Amino acid sequence: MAVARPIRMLSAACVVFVIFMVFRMNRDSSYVGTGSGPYNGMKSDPLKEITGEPDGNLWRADEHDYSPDSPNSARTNAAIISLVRNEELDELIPSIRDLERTWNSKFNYPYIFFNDKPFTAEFKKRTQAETKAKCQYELVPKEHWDVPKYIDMDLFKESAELLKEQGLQYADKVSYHQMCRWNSGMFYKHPALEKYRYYWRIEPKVQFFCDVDYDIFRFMEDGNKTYGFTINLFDAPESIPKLWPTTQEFLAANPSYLSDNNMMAWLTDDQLRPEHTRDANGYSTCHFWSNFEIGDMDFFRGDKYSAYFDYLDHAGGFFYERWGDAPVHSIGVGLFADAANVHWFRDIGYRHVPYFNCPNSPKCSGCTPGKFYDGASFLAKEDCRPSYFKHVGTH
Ligand SMILES: Nc1nc2c(ncn2[C@@H]2O[C@H](COP(=O)(O)OP(=O)(O)O)[C@@H](O)[C@H]2O)c(=O)[nH]1
Ligand SMILES: [Mg+2]
Repeated sequence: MAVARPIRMLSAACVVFVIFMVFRMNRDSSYVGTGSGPYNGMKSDPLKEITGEPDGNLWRADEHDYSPDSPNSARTNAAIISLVRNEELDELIPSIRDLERTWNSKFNYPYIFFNDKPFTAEFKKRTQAETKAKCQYELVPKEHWDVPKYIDMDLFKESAELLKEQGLQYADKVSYHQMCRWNSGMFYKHPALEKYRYYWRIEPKVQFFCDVDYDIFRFMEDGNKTYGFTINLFDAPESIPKLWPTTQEFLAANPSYLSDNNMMAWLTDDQLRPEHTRDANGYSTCHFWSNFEIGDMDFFRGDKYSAYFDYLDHAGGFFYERWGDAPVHSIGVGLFADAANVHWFRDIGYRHVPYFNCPNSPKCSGCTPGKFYDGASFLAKEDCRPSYFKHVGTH
């Protein structure tokens, strides 16, 4: 039976409209975040749901002895650590104040400050004045900080110029490269940390927004957690072009190091930002932002991560490129740890400019639940959580 032409045209238009609507609905419901295209990773932002404390038996300050000087306190083997310069004192004080207000004034874990130069008397006096907990001030040993002898400084300068031309921040600042290397593979070798297992890293100019009423370190220990993070984001591929190829060489030589329950799918995702994965030669550049991290130093001191760091160190990329401690820790954790032992501290409201982790909870104030960035809208696409939730989960 012949159908009139206008009816045929109308039917075709309807079909096209229905396909368009289905596509839009899929797109809107399956993707919240960067707006860079359909990506079935994040159905809704978990930070917008009411966030409570994690499950399990939590240690609380009103049930145990957490007084600062008690020799039998309930504190476990842990410290708050910070590598910091004397000149950053004014910016560090509010970080300490926030952490004390929201958490540590209840638990009194000690602080250990590290510096490549001696801390001033003023630095010591003003930091200790912010807490009842013990503060310790440590010099980084020269052999941990100095540029290794096998690094060719002429090649460093040439490479730094090239990276600078590509607009990479801090590319020609040797101390920045030294800092990244120290944070990647040296901090846990410091004699002052030898007796400790867990650490919480803080930096100047960070903010904490939510009251946390349980012992975070006991939570790590009781749950056998290796690593905890708040912010999960993309890196600049131009800072790490050889990091993934070098990692692959290491893995090829040590295939048994790969954890059975690893995060390879997150590390190599090429859907969310394909051009990043291409430019970083196979690495998505997704990482845990290490200005906040809570970790188990036994993992970093262990054979696998130690051998990995040594391999990277000798490959020279901390200087000839600008490998950051955040991607290095994240790849190490993602490959050698059990993903079940990596924890997203969604309940810790946190900010390091320009990004946030801000949960929806009555315990929080001063940030907007679910807001990831502050500033220009292009920052939205730096959020790697959709990929993490898809490949690893929301734990
Ligand atoms: N003692 C010391 N600390 C440093 C040095 N460079 C960076 N840091 C610290 O390392 C951390 C990261 O540096 P930051 O400037 O915040 O880097 P960004 O967050 O990547 O912009 C901060 O805690 C700094 O205080 C350095 O040369 N000496
Ligand atoms: Mg910083």
